[in-house]
Amino acid sequence: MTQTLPEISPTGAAVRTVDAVVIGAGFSGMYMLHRLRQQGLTVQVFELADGVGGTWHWNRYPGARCDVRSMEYSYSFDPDLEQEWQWSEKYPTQPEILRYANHVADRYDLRRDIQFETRVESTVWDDEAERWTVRTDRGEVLSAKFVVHASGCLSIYKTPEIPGLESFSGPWYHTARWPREGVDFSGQRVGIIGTGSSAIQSIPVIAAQAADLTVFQRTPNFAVPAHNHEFPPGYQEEMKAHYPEFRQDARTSMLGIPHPPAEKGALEDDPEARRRRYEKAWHDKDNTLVDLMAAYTDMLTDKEANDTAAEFVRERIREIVKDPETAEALCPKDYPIGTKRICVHTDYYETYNRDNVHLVDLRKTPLVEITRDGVRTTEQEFRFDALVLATGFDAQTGALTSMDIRGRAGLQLKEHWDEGPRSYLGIAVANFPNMFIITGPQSPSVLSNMMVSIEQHVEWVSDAIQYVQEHDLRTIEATPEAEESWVEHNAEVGNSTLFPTANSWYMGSNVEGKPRVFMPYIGGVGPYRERCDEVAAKDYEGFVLAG
Ligand code: N01
Repeated sequence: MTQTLPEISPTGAAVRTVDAVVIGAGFSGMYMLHRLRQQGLTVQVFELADGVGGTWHWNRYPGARCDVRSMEYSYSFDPDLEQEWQWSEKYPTQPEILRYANHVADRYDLRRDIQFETRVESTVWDDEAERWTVRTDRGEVLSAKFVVHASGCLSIYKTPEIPGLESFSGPWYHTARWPREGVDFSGQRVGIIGTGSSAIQSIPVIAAQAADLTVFQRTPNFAVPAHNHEFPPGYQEEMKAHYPEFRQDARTSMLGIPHPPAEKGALEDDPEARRRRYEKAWHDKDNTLVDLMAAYTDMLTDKEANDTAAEFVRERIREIVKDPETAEALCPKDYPIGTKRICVHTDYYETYNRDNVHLVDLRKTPLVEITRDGVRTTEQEFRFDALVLATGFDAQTGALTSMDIRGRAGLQLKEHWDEGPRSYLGIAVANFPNMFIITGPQSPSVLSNMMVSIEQHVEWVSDAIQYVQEHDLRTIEATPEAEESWVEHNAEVGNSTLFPTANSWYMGSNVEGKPRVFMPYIGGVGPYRERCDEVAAKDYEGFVLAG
């Protein structure tokens, strides 16, 4: 379709016309760019960072690794790429993943269409022109037929909701914005706030370097041992010989990680048999973070079944941590295991046996403020040379609601999502035509191997765009009815599990004022893919296509 556009925007900036704007150059944005270019579209990617990699560009904290095995946490779209890239160990480090992201960017010559160090400030639908107007913080204005949000599920980091951070006289570091050159904590007294995945990975590494480390814990987490190791000779070659079948199993699995389906409920096994299963999930050097929860069919639906695994992990914590009071404080007791993201650790619990590591249980003595010299709880002031904030993210919706996104008649996405995200398939939103979200809320996203979900979304979205182009259509847009029924389906599936009983970032409970809604889709990666494929096969059922 051709259209007449003013060459100068109302602000005086020259308007550039492209077929598609993609926001974000992490694994989603990079693959989106590659696909759309292959389809002959002109594409502009904007990225806030000065390099590709998204989450792996920013999260450079000590000990940062993926909790999905390297050979699964990689693209499968090009057999040559997956055969030529060599991973070195079970769980890849952040530098290794970032090297891989850069390799992909070079291999497919992606950088020429990525503009770095640029924040997209707004994307506004022009009802008359039927195009998106995209504005950046550099004053650029683009007119695009399609906008794809590939801005990540965990990209807007949060600091603790207590006063005083600006008054701290030493340096502070957020795990999600770690300095590129690293930080040397040698000889320092360090305080860390938070005990989620980022903290659980960084605490053992910081503890080994700092003179003294104090961990401020509000909620303990369940963590399973990583058993990370370098690949034995021949392992990688063997995996690569079977990559196509392995990848296919991942695509049709529940979590994007192949796993034999559980056959019975936890309470159907006798205690000894159950223990053997849990022991295997705990000790097996090739274990994954899903093994424990995937041992039985009802782990995430039946509290009593769930309790058996939760107690198994608490027993391990009590076994490892020598000081009984510390061990007890580290034992999660007030939410079912798996309803907050399970962490994967290397020496996390063991670290509390070091003389230079101290745990402060904020349930007993809450944080009051950050002071010039350190941190004050209701009990005492702790003095530090440096502070680490591992306090998480405004997950899933944060990157989208913090941008000015306006659809038909100026409707703001933030307003539309006032009571929680609303989407069709987690991909599209009613009244926001020609706009797609990669791994958005209400898709499996954070409950899956992200690479599997990213590839599925990117391929589905680029196919939808191709359909629009080939049929000479102007717009594709989710209907309000399709959106409503997907929102209801999400809630129904979510509410049939134990997930809503936990205060987790899945529920938005970690951000003050955020609606408490279970955001990811828990119906499973395989079934979700089938539903998406069915929608496409029925000429995009639930969408209005206007020609
Ligand atoms: O963040 P989190 P994260 N006072 O939200 C605490 C992925 N990831 O960066 O639970 C005191 O989990 C907060 O306490 P509480 C993975 O999906 C993956 O660690 O709210 N404490 C919590 O302990 C993960 O789930 C990998 O009570 C405060 C912590 O800060 C997700 O990213 C590695 C506080 C935040 O934990 C997020 O992980 C890292 C306050 N005011 C991350 N505010 C791997 O692949 C917050 N907290 C391995």
